[in-house]
Amino acid sequence: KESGYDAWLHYHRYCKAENLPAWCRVIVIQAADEVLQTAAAELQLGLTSMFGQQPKICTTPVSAPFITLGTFREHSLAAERFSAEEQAEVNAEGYRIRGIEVPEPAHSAFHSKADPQGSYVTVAGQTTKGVLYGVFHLLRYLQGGLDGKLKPATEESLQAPILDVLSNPANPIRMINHWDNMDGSVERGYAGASIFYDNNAFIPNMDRLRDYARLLASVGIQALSINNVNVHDVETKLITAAFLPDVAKVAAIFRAYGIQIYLCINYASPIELGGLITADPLDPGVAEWWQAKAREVYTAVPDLGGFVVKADSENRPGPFSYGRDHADGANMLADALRPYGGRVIWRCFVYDCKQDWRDRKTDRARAAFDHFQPLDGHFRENVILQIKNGPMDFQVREPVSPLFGALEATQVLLEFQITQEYTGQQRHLCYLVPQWKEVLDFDTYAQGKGSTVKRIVSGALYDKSASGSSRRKAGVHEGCGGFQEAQTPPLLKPANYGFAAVSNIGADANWTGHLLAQSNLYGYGRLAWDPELSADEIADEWVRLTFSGQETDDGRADLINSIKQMLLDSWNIYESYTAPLGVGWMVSPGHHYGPDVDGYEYSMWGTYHFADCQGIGVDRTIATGTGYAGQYFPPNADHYESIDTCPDELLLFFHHVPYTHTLHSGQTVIQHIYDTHFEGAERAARLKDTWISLREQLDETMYEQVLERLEHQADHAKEWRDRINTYFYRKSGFADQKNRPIY
Ligand code: GCW
Repeated sequence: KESGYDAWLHYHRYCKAENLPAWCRVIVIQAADEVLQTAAAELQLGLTSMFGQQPKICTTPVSAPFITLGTFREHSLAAERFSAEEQAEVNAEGYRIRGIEVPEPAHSAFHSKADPQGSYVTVAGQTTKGVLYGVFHLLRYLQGGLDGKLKPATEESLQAPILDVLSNPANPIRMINHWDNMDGSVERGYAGASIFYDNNAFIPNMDRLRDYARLLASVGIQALSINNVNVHDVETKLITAAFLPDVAKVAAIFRAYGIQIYLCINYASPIELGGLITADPLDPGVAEWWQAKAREVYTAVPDLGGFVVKADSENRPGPFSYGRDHADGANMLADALRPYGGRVIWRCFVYDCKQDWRDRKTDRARAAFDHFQPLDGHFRENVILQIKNGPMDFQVREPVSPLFGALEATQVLLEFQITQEYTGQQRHLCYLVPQWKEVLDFDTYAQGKGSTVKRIVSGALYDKSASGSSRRKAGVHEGCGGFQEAQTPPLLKPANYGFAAVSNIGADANWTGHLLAQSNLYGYGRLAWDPELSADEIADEWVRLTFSGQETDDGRADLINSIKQMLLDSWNIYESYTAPLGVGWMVSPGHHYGPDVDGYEYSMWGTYHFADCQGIGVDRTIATGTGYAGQYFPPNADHYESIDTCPDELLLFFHHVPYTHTLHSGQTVIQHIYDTHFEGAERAARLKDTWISLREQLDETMYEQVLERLEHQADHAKEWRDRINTYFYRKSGFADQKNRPIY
């Protein structure tokens, strides 16, 4: 296997076989379903590779010490380890881990007299999926001493584990979206070809899909859409007999890891596949066509998650063609999928992509809210609206979409973009977790203070997971308890809320092209599980797991801290040499890589900065602009509306200001542009220097891979600096106060 392929699951050997903790020698499981077998096999693999000795897997209790896996309901060893209250605290996909010393007289049944220092560890959940996530938690702990609540694993602590962990996912849906096409290309993919398809067919050897499933399950991902939301001709046929047998094979691979797959569908399928003359959602023939189609699809893949739909967006077909709205469109599909428990995930990325740049009234930022807020409460129970984090499109910096909080009676998924379309395309380093944290922690004030995005997208704010009628029971959803409603049984079907994100992986040997971009996939999964984790904690985990070596010595601490700091600084660095003060879109049209300040200025995509000789920015105020600021709840609306309170980093998103405008930082806009671009390019060069300083401690292939990207980044950052600075110097005529070279 090539360097980086095992990613954070490489389980470095760090303990001699004779020091193998006693409880790691035997794995006891209940009669296992597929997912539990996976859990046991993963544990066995991890332990073997860390300790150099393969533990046995048994289905009956042996003499202690051992480690046991199972559900409370089916596994007596799991049940007896936790009280009824402790069991009830675990939600459908959560887990408890407990390690104890066995006092000799009390547990003689499981205790061998020959082994007096007996101890055993239990990983238990309501479901075997929960157990699987618990196993990955335990492996993280053993590998790197992680997860905050646990003390670092040392050989001593391993001999007498006193572990006690409860973990529940905050979000019921934790999804990844693939923008893979069946010709093998990946829309906005920067890590090689598709791992699913080639040459308009599924890839014959699906081994790599299983390795991908492992990576995803290890960070708690449990939903995966496997084709591009732009559904072209061949992909339209994924829901036909031509491809359903392959879809079923893929589903089986992911099912073993607790992951449900979804398909993106073409809204015009009744026309394209069915020969109908319309796809009008209110036409009974169309509804019947979809009902029959759902029956066919679910016969092939009984546990398909459902359909993901991009409709009336960027030239895709949709209900607008028939004068219908998006509730009509989504509900018709939802009715077809309901008998099978399927969901319709309907994207809100709907805007006019044929705008006239001369039209200063139309504001793309308003579009999602304007289309969907009026439809709140009109959607079926198995419809979920998927909303991008910002109102435009995954720019380096955007405000949070005002649609979060504006939908009270509609289930939502938050959509992030892990693939770095606008953030350096995996050639520049950009650890996105800090950006995502800002989104999640943003207070919408939808229900007063504390109405953060993370509470909206987990379903906690509106308490929608409650089975009863009352939607706002206070205090039920604190912390990571997320979707478990106190009075309902834990196995109740969880609510339809959570996270989705566009994948950043491809067929490159290390999955993500830039090795350090693996941290974004890892970080996304960890945040979807627990949005309370900090960007720092997640970086720390990822670096330890990925770069863990033989011993913990001083050099290693330096390695960990240095790489972690590179990650934590990287978004800010990227922003500083690319996109000043909330301006977006200064990129080359089409592929979106590299600077082109006016690339989108006279286009039809609704993406303008309006720079002239006096100033720059988009007036989105209520008073004199497009009114977008008014889509937020107060006090956010007022903060953005006023130039005095609008935060610097979003100033040009909300206001058109002269270059001489003074920021809160005390600097003028033009000087800020010059300063950040000069400093940003220098900081990019220092990322490379830091990496070079770590050379001795790094695997050579990994070192070279990353160095090549960091060298490119340092050069390309200069190109950004000089293009942007020169553009604004020529536009504005203002010289740099520090007289640095501008061309
Ligand atoms: O950002 C844009 C991308 C498109 C993408 C679209 C979307 C899949 O440039 O490539 O299409 O967003 O999210 O639908």
